[in-house]
Amino acid sequence: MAWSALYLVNFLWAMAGSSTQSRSSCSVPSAQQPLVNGLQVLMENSVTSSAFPNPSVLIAMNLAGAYNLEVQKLLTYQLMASDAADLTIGQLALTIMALTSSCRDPGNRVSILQGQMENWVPSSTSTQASTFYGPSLAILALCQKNPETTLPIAARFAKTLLANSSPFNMDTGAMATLALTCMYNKIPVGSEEGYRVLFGQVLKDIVENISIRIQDNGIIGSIYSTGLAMQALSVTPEKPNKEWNCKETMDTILNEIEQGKFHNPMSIAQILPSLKGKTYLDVPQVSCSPDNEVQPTLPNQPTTVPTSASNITVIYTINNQLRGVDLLFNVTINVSVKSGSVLLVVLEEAQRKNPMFKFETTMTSWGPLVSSINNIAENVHHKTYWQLLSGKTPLNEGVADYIPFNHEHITANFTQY
Ligand code: B12
Ligand SMILES: *[C@@H]1O[C@H](CO)[C@@H](O)[C@H](O)[C@H]1NC(C)=O
Ligand SMILES: *[C@@H]1O[C@H](CO)[C@@H](O)[C@H](O)[C@H]1NC(C)=O
Ligand SMILES: *[C@@H]1O[C@H](CO)[C@@H](O)[C@H](O)[C@H]1NC(C)=O
Ligand SMILES: *[C@@H]1O[C@H](CO)[C@@H](O)[C@H](O)[C@H]1NC(C)=O
Ligand SMILES: *[C@@H]1O[C@H](CO)[C@@H](O)[C@H](O)[C@H]1NC(C)=O
Repeated sequence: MAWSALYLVNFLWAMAGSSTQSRSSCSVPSAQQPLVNGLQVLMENSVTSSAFPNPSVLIAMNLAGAYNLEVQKLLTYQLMASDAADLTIGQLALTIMALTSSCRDPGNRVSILQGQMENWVPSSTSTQASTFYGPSLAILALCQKNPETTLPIAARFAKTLLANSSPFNMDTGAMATLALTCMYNKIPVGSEEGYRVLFGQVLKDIVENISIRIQDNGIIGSIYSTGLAMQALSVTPEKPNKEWNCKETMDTILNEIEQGKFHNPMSIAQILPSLKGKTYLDVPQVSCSPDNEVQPTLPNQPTTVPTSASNITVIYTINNQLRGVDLLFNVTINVSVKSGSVLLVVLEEAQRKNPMFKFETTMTSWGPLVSSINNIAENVHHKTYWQLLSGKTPLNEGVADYIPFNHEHITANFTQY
């Protein structure tokens, strides 16, 4: 009897896993629907034929139901044409899921990714958790395409996560939850009980780590990790000890959207599925019938406040205490920029005033990343990067999005992850 009960429970989980559980208590109120439509339009319109294709945008628009079919087609073709050899593990995984969400065959990309994950060597147990973000995407993509052959790879990945001792990272925890939930739901009947125990144990640990980081206002981690965390909490078979109030999270996020916090297309791509009650686990179920292009109801354009032409002063420090004994520096400059300028303008103004503040950026899915300052460049092998801080607090946006205030002290500190 106990046996059949266990079987029934497992069976029900398998069913629940095949689609996102209904969360009717946590959907966008109809009054705020135009706000969400506006966000989706903003994301879709960010796509241009010159920019490198962003698979996360295609996944989000397909999960939400695309408005702009031209953009959908363009992104799909660009991704079909991309060469797997130029992509990282995570980018390849996103490309596979994006093509799947457009009902295209990702071709040999799946076997290439599988080969890479079979050879994947997890570094030491103290490796920063965020380095598991790309591999989590890989397990998720492989699970959706080929769950049985992915089992041993996912088991190795899960054991590595369990053994890791570095501080918890919300985005990575959320992505690992999606990946291992997919695997958990697809363990073949009659296979070793060990897989279920292992995946269940890791999921329980991660979900507990997520739940203790739910703030009183519903934000999970930071506002930019909340979208992925919502996806994770809505699919996981392991429920957290502390109950999650999804409606509270939704209300706060909608409020942040109204404040204009989600204008970066990538930030929209990561929040939109949750606003539509979807998760990355729904990617294989997207229906691609060529339905009519529905025109969304958009919000009334908020009257943009004319920005005053006055200037502000930003105190800007560049600090390298890490690399090259004879190259260490810690210098500060005051720069004057137009009020409302993004941080990038401050860096450009500093560079113009003093050549020591010379910097370079690299284009990424999130926009320009500051890759080098005063000839000191980030390096993946050394795990070094330029961290941006306001006072002692790390910024939660990059240079093209963050708007400094008057007399703010911004530091770019060369450090390790
Ligand atoms: C890993 C990671 C990093 C690593 C990347 C290097 C590495 N090899 O691991 C490091 C530690 C360098 C990093 C740095 C920063 N990060 Co970061 N990062 C992530 C994380 C957890 C995963 C990214 C990833 O692997 N994606 C998967 C691959 C397949 O996609 P990809 O496009 O190829 O990934 C690249 C970009 O994401 C880029 N990148 C990573 N972070 C950032 C941040 C910005 C602003 C930009 C432009 C690019 C960028 O590096 C990735 C590897 O090359 C994401 C979480 C998320 N939800 O996306 C946060 C995330 C993207 N980072 C974020 C932030 C805020 C930063 C910093 C600004 C933090 C700071 N105070 O300094 C800095 C960038 C500063 C600068 N020099 O310009 C935010 C961005 C939010 C926003 N609205 O802009 C995120 C979403 C985390 C969060 N939830 O708040 N990050
Ligand atoms: C959960 O958080 C604790 C403390 O930060 C950490 O030791 C543990 O490894 C985390 N577990 C997972 C699976 O991330
Ligand atoms: C760098 O300079 C700042 C401001 O001048 C100072 O507060 C800080 O202690 C310095 N840090 C190091 C490591 O020298
Ligand atoms: C820079 O600004 C700060 C505060 O706004 C001020 O104390 C400092 O003297 C200024 N430094 C220079 C070099 O102008
Ligand atoms: C105001 O800021 C702009 C850059 O945004 C700069 O070019 C200009 O010199 C500043 N004006 C003054 C008076 O500092
Ligand atoms: C700047 O980076 C150095 C080297 O990693 C580190 O020791 C220091 O604590 C960092 N400073 C801040 C303010 O984070």
